[in-house]
Amino acid sequence: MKLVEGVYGVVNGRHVKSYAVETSSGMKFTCIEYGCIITEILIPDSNGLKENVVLGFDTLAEYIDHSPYFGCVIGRNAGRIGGAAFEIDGVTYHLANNDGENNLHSGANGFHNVIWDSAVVVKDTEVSITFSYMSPDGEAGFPGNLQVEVTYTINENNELLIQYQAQSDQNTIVNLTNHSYFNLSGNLKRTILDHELTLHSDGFLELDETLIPTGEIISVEGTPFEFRKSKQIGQGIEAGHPQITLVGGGYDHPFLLSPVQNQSQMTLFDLESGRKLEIETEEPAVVFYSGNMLTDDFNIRGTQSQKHLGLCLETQKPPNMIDDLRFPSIILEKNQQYTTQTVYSFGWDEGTGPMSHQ
Ligand code: G6D
Repeated sequence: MKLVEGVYGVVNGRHVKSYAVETSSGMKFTCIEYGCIITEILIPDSNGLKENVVLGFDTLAEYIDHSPYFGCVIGRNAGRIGGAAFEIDGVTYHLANNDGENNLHSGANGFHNVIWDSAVVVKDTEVSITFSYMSPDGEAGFPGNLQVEVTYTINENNELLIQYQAQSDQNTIVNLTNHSYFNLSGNLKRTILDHELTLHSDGFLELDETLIPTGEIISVEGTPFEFRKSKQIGQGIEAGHPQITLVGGGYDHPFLLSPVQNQSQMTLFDLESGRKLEIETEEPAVVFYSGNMLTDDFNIRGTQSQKHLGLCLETQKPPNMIDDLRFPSIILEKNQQYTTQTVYSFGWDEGTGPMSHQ
């Protein structure tokens, strides 16, 4: 394992540290203290060519000016909260309505826009970077002083483990995730429409016209939301469905994850490059977002942004669920420990790429 620490940039006079970790088999992972953003993940293709598989920038200014949450930790709350308000113990709390009448991803004062403290531990076969932040009572409108820690561990199996821990001195809302946009083609050569996705979920949450779950669980059976067997993402979108049209021509839905034996809950595969990403999570749901709202008015390391240039698999509790007993609540009780982990395992087919067929 190799670690290089650096200074990525300066915000309000404060240096923002960067960490670059390399494994001996070819993965390179870079993250920064601003928003715990994962800025780059280099993965070999089947010919050994290392290319970037996440959407990210090389400067803080671009993240601040353009980023639709590229690579960052989302908190205190991932997703939308209807009416930008919620009630706990009879008290109503008001959040920023930064997405129509709703709150999205906790608003401008969410965790994606803060500079975290960091510490690193280097071992022979893994490197762990722990980001910590003390969110004061009332920040972004949420109650309670909340101590949060997010740890990225990269190991010699080319895995990224993300562990989240939090504790509050008052009942509050906590539903954390990472908002990386993946594109396994390598350096954004192609969109994600020909990526093959396997997602073990029997049902997804129907959204209303403001993208807030209606409470209805729709079976994936016989619909474009069926990913229990591997399917190209573009195939599903082309098939069409009112819920696909509703979110701008793609997916942006919470899928309820099903228990699986001896296989990953989610697998993303790009045949042309031979790259593969498997995801395992302790969370009960994942928001699969296929980059429907990516605009074309900025470029990403020289590539013009466009719809479907990346996809997100945001593991979390079902959004906006506070007192619906069918789902785990996003409420974190006073002095209760919030803890969860999601593991991303990167791989590539050795020597089966286009060149090797010649
Ligand atoms: C859109 O609805 C989507 C969100 O799910 C996503 O996180 C955001 O774009 C970046 O608002």
